[in-house]
Amino acid sequence: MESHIEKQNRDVLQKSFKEMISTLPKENCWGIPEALYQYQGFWLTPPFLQGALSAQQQFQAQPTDIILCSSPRTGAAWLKSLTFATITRTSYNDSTTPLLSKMPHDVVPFMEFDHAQFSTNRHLGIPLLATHLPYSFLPRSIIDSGCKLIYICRDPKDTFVSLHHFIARYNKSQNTQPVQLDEAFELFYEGVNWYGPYWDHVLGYWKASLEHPDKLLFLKYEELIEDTVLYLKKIAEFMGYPFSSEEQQQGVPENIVQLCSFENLNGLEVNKTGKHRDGQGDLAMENNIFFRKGKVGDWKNYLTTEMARRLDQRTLEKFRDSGLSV
Ligand code: PAP
Repeated sequence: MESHIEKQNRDVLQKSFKEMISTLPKENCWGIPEALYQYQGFWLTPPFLQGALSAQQQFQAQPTDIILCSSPRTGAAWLKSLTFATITRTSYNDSTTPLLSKMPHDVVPFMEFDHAQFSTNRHLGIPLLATHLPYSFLPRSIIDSGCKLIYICRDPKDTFVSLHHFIARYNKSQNTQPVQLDEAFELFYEGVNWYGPYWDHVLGYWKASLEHPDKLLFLKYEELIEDTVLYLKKIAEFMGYPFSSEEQQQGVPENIVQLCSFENLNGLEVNKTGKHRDGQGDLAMENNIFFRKGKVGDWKNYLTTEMARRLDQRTLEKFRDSGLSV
């Protein structure tokens, strides 16, 4: 429970963050109520930027923590469900897992939101935590503690299409005018989107994964789709929760993959009718907004040849000499 003094200190800190944020370069775009502010090379909205700054000041990572990192719309919910189901596989079975009654974003706390506001609400038995923060924004204690990180990236074309749909559905729920696809495209291309530029986000984690392969597992959505069981086994091993040969014989990894499949999660009542961050104003969203198609290559249905060429070209330029391809 937070004491009166702690609350006062928190309020003072939040006020100073707000003042600092108000001096940053700002863009009103994507038809969302909150403007994007550019801080240390990345665009964030105030609640999440404030959360990032708070987390940098007060988040204390434990060496056993496992932080799931991603840019928006690259597969975080899926990664959360897979890792959560893996870690809790001996505590719950197929009919008792919280994934049946909570959407994946609600089973893993979000660092720059949940922890920034409530530094003590950690479920110590479940070491998972998620963030969209760029690598360079991570609280120092994450790096110093030596805890593990898992990053998931995705083809920028599918990431953009997913983001555009997500924001358009969010605009609809808020009765605000959605931006047209070509306008959104130019914003994404220039890096002006939540936690953008996308490529810089990916590169930060990619470079860190090359330096610390034992601490950072770098995944691609496309590879995870292609052979989910194989990658789930790698993820489990990396997290320190490997599947025993007996479990493998019993088909435990396959069961988890099935439980966390797009079709299964998308069909659950909680993900069709539930609400995320209910009662938290603009931050509240229908769970069903988070699930769309879960496919690779859906960009072909939305982008012109020229748009795809430009995004691919930008990806090539940005990733040149990094050894990374998507
Ligand atoms: P967020 O963290 O910004 O909420 P995130 O979960 O990272 O988004 O990614 C959302 C994408 O993953 C969506 O892609 P789409 O728009 O191209 O369909 C979403 O549908 C997809 N997704 C969600 N759950 C799963 C799943 N279980 N398997 C595969 N893809 C999934």
